[in-house]
Amino acid sequence: MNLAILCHASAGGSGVVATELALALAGMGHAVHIVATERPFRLTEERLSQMGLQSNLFSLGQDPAGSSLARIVASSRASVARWLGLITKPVKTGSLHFHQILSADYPLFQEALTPLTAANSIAELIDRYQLDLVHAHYAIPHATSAILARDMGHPVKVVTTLHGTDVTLMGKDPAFARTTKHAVLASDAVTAVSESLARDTRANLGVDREIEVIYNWVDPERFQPNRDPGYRARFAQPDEGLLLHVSNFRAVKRPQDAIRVFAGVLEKRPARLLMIGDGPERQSCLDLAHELEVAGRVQFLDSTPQIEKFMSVADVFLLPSEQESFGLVALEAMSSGVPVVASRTGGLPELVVEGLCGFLRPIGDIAGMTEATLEILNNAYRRRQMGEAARERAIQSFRPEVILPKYLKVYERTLEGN
Ligand code: GMT
Repeated sequence: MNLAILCHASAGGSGVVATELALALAGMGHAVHIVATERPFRLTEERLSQMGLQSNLFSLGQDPAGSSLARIVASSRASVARWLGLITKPVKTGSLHFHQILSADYPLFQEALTPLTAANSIAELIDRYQLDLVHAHYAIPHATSAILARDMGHPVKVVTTLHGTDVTLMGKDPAFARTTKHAVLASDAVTAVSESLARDTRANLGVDREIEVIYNWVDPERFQPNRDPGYRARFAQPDEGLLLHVSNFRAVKRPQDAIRVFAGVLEKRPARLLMIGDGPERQSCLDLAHELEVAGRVQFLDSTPQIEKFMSVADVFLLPSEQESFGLVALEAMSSGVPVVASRTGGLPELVVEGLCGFLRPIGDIAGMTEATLEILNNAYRRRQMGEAARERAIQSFRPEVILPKYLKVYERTLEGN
């Protein structure tokens, strides 16, 4: 297959899913074109080499095809070794390209008009590489751009993956609702990352169409339990519980609740909290940590593509979100053998089995989440048991070999026109 994957570049689950999918597909022998406004944050040299891909970097502006809008930044040859288990037919060597969407810069317009330049870039890629399929991650603006490119007369199929707030928050906002609905209805195939999101999409947008549920996945070789015991000592003493929260610090994540839970835990036992990520609520979390007089025990770190190092040393992962269509970070924690304490919302109950690999409490139930966290921290045997069950669940139900073939089937069916 020749396909383009259109995604957000910023730190967030949808970009991670899109990037990992692109890497895997290239590894299986397909020609994959990632299209985004920046190089996606987890498309690092380290990740390329972990996946057996050698990157062959062109610098910006050196696009040999002389395109006006999409420029090749990286092109890589794939080694198929890792993904042979998933391949049924003989394959040729795959390739991975990254194309940057540029924004229009005309004095007349105050807006960047990126969805339009994205559509133009995709149309150009369809012509240049004879793409079979465009996989848009997020209904708006990406599916809208892909549909526009397709409707320019280029014979290409559009598969859209809904990730969450594109439907549950932004998408149902009256400012976007009709555009989101059109993106969902006009795509050739639609997938959602949980049953909960598929239901919300039908209810919020009033659409009645097939939406295939394909959960997020995790690489259990990358996200492993504590591989480096000395590393934990950088953040906590052996007798201190180490709590972790990772997000993009949007209000929908309720990161302040992680601080409140931590303050409750500290009343009962020694502990430390790592808050990793950047976003609009970060300063308010810092302020709250000072207000609750726990700031000395909370460490704020910038978002990092190598999150597995931190996951592997935590004792409990906190995800107190208002909405969470799936919770990829929670899955990464589970694969790392870390129990999850989270809100009972969205797709989280489809991932975290209550009492087995963590605890789910109502949104905003600080006392309940504090108690659940203490129950894990205060019982080393229970913590180990829950961590093992969490990892087992991640491996059994969410490893690449289970999830990726589902995307391949959607592609096959869509290309066959069914
Ligand atoms: O959670 C975020 O704010 C990031 C967001 C994104 O769009 O990148 O994540 C969404 O997609 C992930 C991958 O499918 C899901 O695992 C997250 O649960 C989902 N976030 C929300 O629904 C809030």
